Amino acid sequence: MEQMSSTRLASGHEVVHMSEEWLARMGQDQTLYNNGMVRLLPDGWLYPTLFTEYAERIYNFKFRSSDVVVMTMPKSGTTWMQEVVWTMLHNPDLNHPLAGEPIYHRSPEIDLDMILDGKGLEGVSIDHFIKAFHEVCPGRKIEDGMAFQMCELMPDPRVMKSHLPFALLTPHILEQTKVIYVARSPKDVVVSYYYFFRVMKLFTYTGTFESFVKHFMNNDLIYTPYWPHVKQAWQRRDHPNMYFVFYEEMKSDIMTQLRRLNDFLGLNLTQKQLDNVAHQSSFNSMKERGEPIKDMEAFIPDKHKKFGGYFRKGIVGDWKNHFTPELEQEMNQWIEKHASEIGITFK
Ligand code: PPS
Repeated sequence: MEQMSSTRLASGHEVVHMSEEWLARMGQDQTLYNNGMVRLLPDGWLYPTLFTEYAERIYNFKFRSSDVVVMTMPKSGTTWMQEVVWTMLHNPDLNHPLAGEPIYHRSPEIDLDMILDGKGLEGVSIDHFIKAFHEVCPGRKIEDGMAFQMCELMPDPRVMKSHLPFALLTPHILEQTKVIYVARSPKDVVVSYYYFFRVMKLFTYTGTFESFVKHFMNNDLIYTPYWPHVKQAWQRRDHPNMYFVFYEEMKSDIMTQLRRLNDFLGLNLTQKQLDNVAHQSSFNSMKERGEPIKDMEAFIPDKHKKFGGYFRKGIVGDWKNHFTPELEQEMNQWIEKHASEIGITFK
């Protein structure tokens, strides 16, 4: 049973603390958080309890018209889009001195602080992250939230990442700023998420792929549920400050997307500059430059070597190598039900 608590967030969501029974069950095949986890009703978002300490500040965060927020469900192409947008805004001639810095230094994640409560991170050095924080936020305190304060103090134009859905950010976000939403087929998302859960010390997932898919469909993994997240973006796709794109569209023709983004961001980049962006953000080039986090202790070394980290395969359709026919059928039914309710068709 989940235990109700009286807390209500600024977004209107009710905070439900996950029960000891749930934590014990889920903790059998993954590492959880020191202060447990919460579910936010009515949507059902699942986060470490630490999220509740940041929720109000995040909800009231003041975006600027020059900002760009890259919003996604995890493993949907976030890092790729962050690199695309940061390069378009800051490095189209490939001469920016910070281009080699990890992505969290150039494009911070507004909700990242909540995961620092992970039991799997105990003893893991995050020195590079702390150094980046002090560079961007001199004089600020770590305990006030490193990623959040980096978002506040980044120089304009800011490129920020969010795995939070629209419902947990200010309802005025699209009046204040531009949002780019990347959606990816849930079957490829779950495969990518599974490997990420296996290679990161934060999660240290030891269960089977099948149980992982079930956890995903039951909304029992951090950042789920998948469907309301996509739905809230899909409903806003025609807003002039909203750019909705599928990972699969980026894969099939990146230059078309770069040209559209050039217009959306009002940049007037030349074809040569767009070619630079395409090169800098290509899978091979990003993988060659290394993981987008510099704190390599965050990975389990032998698993990282075997499966890769943030840059694993970068292809469409890897799910075909992972699903049994029965599991595929089950997930297809789940997808058909929800996708038809939302009116979305994956590419
Ligand atoms: S995270 O942790 O949620 O921010 O992860 P995210 O960046 O959203 O997703 C990681 C997956 O995106 C793939 N990726 C890319 N694909 C194509 N081109 C480029 N440049 C690129 N960069 C990252 C990455 O390989 C992960 O997908 P999988 O399927 O696991 O390979």
